[in-house]
Amino acid sequence: MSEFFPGVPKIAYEGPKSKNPLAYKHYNPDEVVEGQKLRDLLRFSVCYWHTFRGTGSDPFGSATLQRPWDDGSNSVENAIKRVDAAFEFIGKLGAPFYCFHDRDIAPEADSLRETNKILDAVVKKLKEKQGETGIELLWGTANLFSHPRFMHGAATSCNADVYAFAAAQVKKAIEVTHELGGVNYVFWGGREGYMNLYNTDLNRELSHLAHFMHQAHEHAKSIGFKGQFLFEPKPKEPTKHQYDFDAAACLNFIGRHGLDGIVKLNIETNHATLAGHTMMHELEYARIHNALGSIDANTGDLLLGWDTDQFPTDIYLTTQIMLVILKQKGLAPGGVNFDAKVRRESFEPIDLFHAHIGGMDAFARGTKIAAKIRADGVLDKFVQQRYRSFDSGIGKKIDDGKATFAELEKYMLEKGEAAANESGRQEYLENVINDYLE
Ligand code: XLS
Ligand code: NI
Ligand code: NI
Repeated sequence: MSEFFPGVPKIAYEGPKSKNPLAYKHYNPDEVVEGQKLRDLLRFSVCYWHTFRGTGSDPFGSATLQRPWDDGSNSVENAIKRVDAAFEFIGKLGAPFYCFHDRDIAPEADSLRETNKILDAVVKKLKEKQGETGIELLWGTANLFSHPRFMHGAATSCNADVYAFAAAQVKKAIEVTHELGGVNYVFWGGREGYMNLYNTDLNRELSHLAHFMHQAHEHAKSIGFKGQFLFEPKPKEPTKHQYDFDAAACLNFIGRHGLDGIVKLNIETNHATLAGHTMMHELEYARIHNALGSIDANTGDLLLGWDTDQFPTDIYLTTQIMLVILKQKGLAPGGVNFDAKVRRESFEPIDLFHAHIGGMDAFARGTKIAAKIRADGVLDKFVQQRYRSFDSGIGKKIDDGKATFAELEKYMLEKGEAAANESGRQEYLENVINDYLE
């Protein structure tokens, strides 16, 4: 079997003292944290696009990545062979899930009918490999951004035929996701946004996008697909104004168009950064709206202003992420998908292992640290204490929605001045968190 990654064993957990770069130091899938095995809590997923379709090309240069199993052609044989390489990789890594765009797994032909036929052939192969290995599909999606037909967008294109094409493509993508037992379906439009308002009917585009999502959901119901729909915020690239700018913008869209409870969010770290937010902010914002569905785990380079999609290795970051995720007892049916790519300088196949092992270990560590912080209740206690003026008296009345402005005025006129403020103790709390990062 070891045809594509010769010499790489199944990656095992060896503990923090191990010096073996091809072993987990912190991710022990069977370790129980807050009542769940790490395998089930984290639900790691390998993405097909960066990991099996990435070439290392950038705006200044061509492909660098060595992928000996891939002949670089658009043939169906090549796509099928890639499936074998992918499943060998995911299996050796021990990740329970993977995910894809339709066009990652199978090439596009000259007509939609032919393209769908090719897709079916590759899906058949994927289904076989899933059966053989037990690896499951976390989510599927459709690539509605690479082909030139999507130059004006897909569901928000000014060209009705392009809208129809996108609808046909998403219909099929949901069907193959269902066929493969996928548990989520992601909308990342890519080109759903605009470059210039002079040529854009903003209201019309947004209502088309909403209608598109409703229709996708209707179709899913009609074929018995029960997976979770996810909308992925991303503020920049490729359009100047992306409709899915951040969690708040997406939730406004969802709420305004009757998609509450139908569509949750898939939050990506690098996209949070580009929106000028922390990942923790985006997660918490989604969570309090009962919309935190899944995450794309990666990180950006703070010195570069684009979606560099690097593997997450920062323990502060993963701790903050897990502090939020543990509040809702995990992400299922969502998971932690590595929407991340190795640098073009890391061109050997083995680098794919180093990258994923590092990301999984960073998440396992962050999970354990966050669980300790939660077990001690340091943050919870502080926050509870900080808002205690709302637990009784006038504060409780405000919280219960029973205090009118007239009543509050009367209260304050009698009292004369507000009670003294207390310190927010940010630095103290930052120190406390540091104490947990052994
Ligand atoms: C691109 C997005 C993409 C989605 C899937 O920036 O993150 O990778 O996750 O379409
Ligand atoms: Ni993503
Ligand atoms: Ni991204």
